[in-house]
Order: sequence, then C-alpha cells, then structure tokens
Amino acid sequence: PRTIYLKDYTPFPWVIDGVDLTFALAPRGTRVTSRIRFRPDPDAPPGPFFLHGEDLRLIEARIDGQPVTPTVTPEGLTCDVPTGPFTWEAVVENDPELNTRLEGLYLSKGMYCTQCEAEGFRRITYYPDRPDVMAVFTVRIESDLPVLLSNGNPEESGPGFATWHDPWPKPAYLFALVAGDLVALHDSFTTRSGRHVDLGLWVRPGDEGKCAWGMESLKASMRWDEEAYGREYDLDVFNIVAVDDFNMGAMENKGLNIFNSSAILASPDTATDADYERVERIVAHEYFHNWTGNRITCRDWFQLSLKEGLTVFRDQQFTGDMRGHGVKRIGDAVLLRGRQFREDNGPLAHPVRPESFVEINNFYTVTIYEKGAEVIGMLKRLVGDDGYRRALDLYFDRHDGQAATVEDWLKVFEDATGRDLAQFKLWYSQAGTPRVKVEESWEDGRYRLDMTQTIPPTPGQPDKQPMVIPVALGLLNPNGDEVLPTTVLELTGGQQSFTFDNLSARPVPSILRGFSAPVILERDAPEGEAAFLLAHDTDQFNRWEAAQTLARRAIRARLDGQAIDASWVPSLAAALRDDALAPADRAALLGLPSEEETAQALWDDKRIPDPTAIHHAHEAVRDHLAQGLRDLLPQLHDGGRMPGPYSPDAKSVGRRSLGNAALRLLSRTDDGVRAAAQFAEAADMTQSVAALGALLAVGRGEEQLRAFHDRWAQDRLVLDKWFSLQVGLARPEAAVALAQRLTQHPDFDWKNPNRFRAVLGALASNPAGFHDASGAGYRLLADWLIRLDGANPLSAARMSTAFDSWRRLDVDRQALIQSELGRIQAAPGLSRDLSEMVGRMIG
Ligand code: DPP
Ligand code: ZN
Repeated sequence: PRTIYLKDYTPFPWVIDGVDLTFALAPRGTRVTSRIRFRPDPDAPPGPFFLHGEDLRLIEARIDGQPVTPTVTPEGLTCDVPTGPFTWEAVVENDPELNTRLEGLYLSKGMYCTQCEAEGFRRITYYPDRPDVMAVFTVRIESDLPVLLSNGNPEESGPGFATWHDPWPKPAYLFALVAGDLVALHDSFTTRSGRHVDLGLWVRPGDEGKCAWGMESLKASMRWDEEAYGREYDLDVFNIVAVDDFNMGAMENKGLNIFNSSAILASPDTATDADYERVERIVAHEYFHNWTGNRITCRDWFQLSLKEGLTVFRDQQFTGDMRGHGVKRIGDAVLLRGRQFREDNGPLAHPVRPESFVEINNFYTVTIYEKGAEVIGMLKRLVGDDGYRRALDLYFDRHDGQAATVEDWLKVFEDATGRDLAQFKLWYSQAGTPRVKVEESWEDGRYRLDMTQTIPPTPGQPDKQPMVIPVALGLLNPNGDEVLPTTVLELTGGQQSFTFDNLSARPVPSILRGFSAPVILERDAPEGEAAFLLAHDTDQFNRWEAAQTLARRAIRARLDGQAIDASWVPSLAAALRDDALAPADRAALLGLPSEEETAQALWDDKRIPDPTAIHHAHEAVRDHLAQGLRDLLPQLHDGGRMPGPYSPDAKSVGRRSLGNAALRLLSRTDDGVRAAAQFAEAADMTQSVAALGALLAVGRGEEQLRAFHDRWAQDRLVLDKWFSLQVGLARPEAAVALAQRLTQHPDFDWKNPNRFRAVLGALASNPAGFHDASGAGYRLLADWLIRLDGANPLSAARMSTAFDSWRRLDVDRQALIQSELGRIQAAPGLSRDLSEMVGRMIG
C-alpha cells in the first residue's frame, strides 16, 4: 500500500461546473449514470486526468458524447481528454447488497444508504474523490421505494423517482442518498433572517416514538449557531435519517445527515441520560458542520482537524451552554486523559495535523477530534473571547465556499488579533502530550513558580521544540480567599519563571484551572493542599481535580500496600454535603480516575502497570469509600429519585447522576438491596441501567440481567446495552469467557458495528478482563478482528487500537500481544486499514 504525504499535495487540474447523477437502484447492479462538466483550472498546473473508482463495473464512458476507452486500475481510471472544457459521462454498476464495508452505497435492512467520508464516493462512481474538488450536484433517484432522499432541496418527484438539487458546491465526501420504506417526524424552523426550513427525521416504521428528542436537539442547535456564531442554515430542508448499520456516530452530509440509530433515537424507556446527552451533542456536531466542514471544507485529509477539532470545540461550547460548563469540562478532560493521552503516548501517536497516512479512515482519532478541539480552546484563551469572535467572523467571510488549510485558519487569527502564531502552530505538527513540571518558592513576600516543559519523543519525532502552553492560574490565601483570580500564564520557553509580589502570606496555587491546556502537570504538591483546594477552590474544574488527586493517592497507596490517607474520605464527605455545589458536580467528585489513567500514570513513573493489580486496587478504594461514606450515601441516593415523568433537562440529569453514583457505592455494602429495588421499580432506562450496572459491578444481578433481556429482546439499541454492560462490568477472570459466549448468542450479529462493539469493544474497555494474563482476551479479539476485517475493514482497524498500549505491559503480556498482532498481520487478504494499524503498533 502506498503512503500519502502532505508535502506532495497538488491541486486537481480541472474545475467542475456541474454534476448530474442518476441512480437506478437495485440490490445487485445499481446503475449510476454520471455527467460531469470539466473545465481546465487556470490556476492549477496541468496533469493527467485521473478519476478515483473502486469495486465498480464500468459499463460505458463518453467524452462529449463520443465513446472512450479509459485505462482502468483497481484505484481508478485515466483517460485522454480534450485540452478545453468537456463533458464526461459514465455508466457504472455496483452491488449495494454485497457491500459489508458500509462505505459507499449499501443496504441496511432493506434501506439504501450511503457513507462517503472519507473516500467512499469512489465506490459509487468514477470521480475526483478529494475534498478540494467542490461541485454543484443534481441527483435523480429511481426506485419503487416510497422515500427517496438526497442532498440539497427537493425538485421533482413522482411514482418511482425523485430529483434533488444542492445549490452549494461541495466535495464528494458530503454526498448522500437514502431510499427506503421510512416514516418521518416533521417539524420546521425559521431562521433569524426569515427562511422557512422544513425539518424531517426519518426512521423505520416502529421508531416514530424515539424521534422527539433528536428533533428538539436539532432546533436547539440551529438556534445556538445563529446566536453564538451568527451562522444561519442555508437550504429549504434539513433531513436526518437513522440507520442501524453504520460505522461511525453520524455524518454531516449537506442537508441530509445520516445517523447511526444509536446516536439519534431516544425515548425515556429505552435511552439513558447519557444517551440523551449523546444524541444532543451529535446532532449539534453534525449540524454545526454545515458551516465548519461543509461551507468551508478541508483542502486535503491532512487538514481533517480543521473541521473536526473546530466542530468538536463548537459542540463542547453548545453542550456547556445546555448542561453546565463545569461538568462538561470535567467529562472532556476524562475522555482526553483516558483515551487521547493514551494514544499520544503510544505507538499510534500522531500530530493534530498528520504528515502522512496509508488509510485516512485510520485518522478519525481522539487526537484529530479531541486534541484538535483542545488546541482551539487554547487559541481562544490566548486571544480572548472578542479576538476569537473576530477571527471566526473573518474565517467565515474569507473562506466561505473554499477548501481551506490549517495555515488559512491560523492566518485569520493573526489578521484579526495581530498575534504571531508561529510557535503556537507547533500544536498542529508535534505529537505527544507535553509534561509541565512546576516548582515553587516563597521568599520575602514574593512567590515564584518555575515551570519546565518537555514533550516526549513520538514515532518519527525524536526531538521537540517548546510550545505555547496557556496555564490558567489562581492563588488562594491560607484562609481560603482568592488573592489572584484566574490569570493565564503563557509558558513558551523550555523553562520559565513567573513571580507574584506583594502577597501577605505564602499562597496556595490552583494551577491549570479549567484544564487550560492538554498537558500532564508534574508537581509534588505539599501535604494537605489537595484537601484544601477541594474545600476552597473557586474553579470548579480544579476543585474536582483536587478530589481526583486525593483518589489517585488512595489508589497508589493500595497498590503499594500502604494505608489510605485518613483525611481523604472526610474531606470528600464535606464537599458532598455542600449544598452550594450542584448535584452534577458532586456526582463528578465521586468518580475515580479510570484504570487506564492509573496505568498511564504508573508508566509515567517508570513502573510497569499490571492491569489486574490496578483493578483490584480500584476495587479496594471503592470499598473503602463505600465504607467511609456509609452514612451519607443513602440520602444522596434518595435525592436522585424524582417523581413525575422522565425529563432529560440538566438539573434532573444531575440529580439522577448523583443518586446513581451513590447507588454504585452503596451496593458494595448493602448486598445490592437498594439496587435491586431500584431495578424493580425503575420507570425509565436511566434508573434501570444504573441499577443493573450497580448489581453487576458487585457480582450480582443474574436474575435482573435475564429479566432485562426478556423485556428488551426486540429493541436492538437496548439489547446493545445488555451485551455491553455485562461484558464491561464482568469480573476480570470471567470477562473473556463471557464475551466468548456472547459471540455465540443468537442475537450477536457481528456484521452490525454497534453489536460488535457492544461485545468486543466492551471487553477492550474492561482492562483487567481484556489483559487477563492467559492472553485469552487478546486471542479472542484477534480472532474477531481477522474475521471482521474481511467484511468491514474500517471497523476492524478502529477496534484494533485496543492493543496499542502493549509496550507498557510486562514482558509476558507483551509477547502474547505481539504474537496476536503477528497473527493478524499474516492473515491472508488483510485490508489496508488493518495492516496499517498493526504495522504502526508493532513499529
Ligand atoms: N461524521 C463524522 C463526524 O461528524 C465524520 N465527519 O465527525
Ligand atoms: Zn465531525
């Protein structure tokens, strides 16, 4: 397979003046007729006429009406073409029914559906399938199915056909087509300049009752983008379709978003609070792409974070506005530390803007998305809210209708704010999580912080330069008053000192407030500081962080066979009793760092993390907490019970999350009595899943698990929960055997990505189970990856990241994983996707 490099970018030599596509749909032999008007691009150097195309049958091709015979390869075709403008016509066939990759045009339970990002359009017809080629599409769909949808606005329709026209030029990756026996929830939205937009949420019959929340989220997103960014919607219709077989969460196709049903369908009895939040967030994310991604797209796939990092940042702001910025920030930090830091510190580390790839699908990563969003958050902190707004206005003004680059993005910030971003740009090119070491001194009323930054080597990047790191700092008096409100220090050198004068007493620092940069802070905090900050910090994030620090110490103590600090539980209890803190914030205080985070921290300390020992230490600390908080937990749990019908509003969610966090601990000391009662009474899925999870986590719940299955056997999304809960919470020694058994279950449909993930993904997220010293977890996953790769390489490659932490394990586990990776690599017919991932992991 060929490696593609950023430095090799060359523009496409032609401009497209219009694309007409006709689809005659059939499970086998769908006919796609294309008519594309090309004109030489006066600004681009000339080059060969190459159209991408994969797994297509070319029936005929014409140029200006004359038959031609192109040279066809597995990747596309070349053809001699006139020197001036010309019209290309082709008829091709493909087989949606046989398409198990879920890229291009495929069938999902009788419904035709497409997924083109990143390079799926080339499986539909021959085309310059690259994001910098933007064109206006007109699409005719011929089929007897009742609902025929594509991008843009509807034009004509009649029995057996429909035509759509999208007036906005777009790259092929935003193309979409849906045909099926679907029903819709209809609504409308009037934009602030008065455009009437028809909204439709299309689902299979039977799912009508699960559409309301997705629709509400859509309208909230449309309003928010007008208010927060001044961005209006720009077509007469906006359609969302739910599909069961889908590789990702959702896709932002122009005017026709396609969603994994798990990311759009919700009803109180089948979806949890977390599901509701996820639907709201993903609807917003895809909608926001209309401006950041669609109107302004990416010049090439190396710029992927230009749209993804920015759109994640925007959806984070939105969710913060909807549900509270404190909890949102904490959730984002947990995700970043648990997943992105791991990626950034392992063999798959890559910069926010990679320099090369073999298969672009392998770069839809937490680094591109979440670290990319962090980079934008830092930029905003550095230029301020006004500067950010001016820069974004300029970005939309200057680049609307274009395929842009990271350079274009940074330039609008430089032009709008006058700030030089040359050093800041390193965040896009240097991989790895920076470590910031902080030391402090106090002398004659002067307080000094000495900061040192180091960025560890990553694959292909042995040496790093210092970056711009915004460190938000506050200082507190020993009595708990804030003497320095949040101030952003700019750490730009390898070593730098910051001094603070005129302080009457040695202050207590609150460093990296709001998690102001995606870095690891290294600091030997004095005894008692974390408890002090937990009690007094005005910064919600750092208050939580203080609780995390205490929990980390407790876990470490357990791991090292030492006693847990006796002041931990009382200081946590005091915070939990503080009614000034919202229930959601108190729930967050009860969360322990993940086992993954503990493993990473041990590795940072040059110790070899043992997943089994880590799990037992976490369990012991939970028991300790449950004992220590015994008197408080019942009332916290009671506070989460709410009369009346379910509502997903932030306040109710917060109360339930505190109640259920308490329940999880309570179940360790009450033989599962409360959880069993909650399960029996639960009127909604949140309470039901929380109770079941609490039981499973303490080795109970067999009977409830059976009842849950029987009740929900017909609901595929709830059934996914049934699979994943039991595997994710299984005892380490039982997890692999359970996952194995569930792969034999009649409801295990391995070709459905959600179901595959519900079992094998859940196993990978149960570290002690997956890393069982026998290697059985590794073997099971490798077997399934090899099998899945034959059908759906994209999903197989994504799931293979479960192995990416292998280098930090003990030699025995290393050898076991190496041998499984070797076995995958040797599998006949391995995909480009999976072979790139395995190759990078083996290194
Ligand atoms: N659909 C994916 C997302 O929105 C890829 N663009 O992030
Ligand atoms: Zn996105």
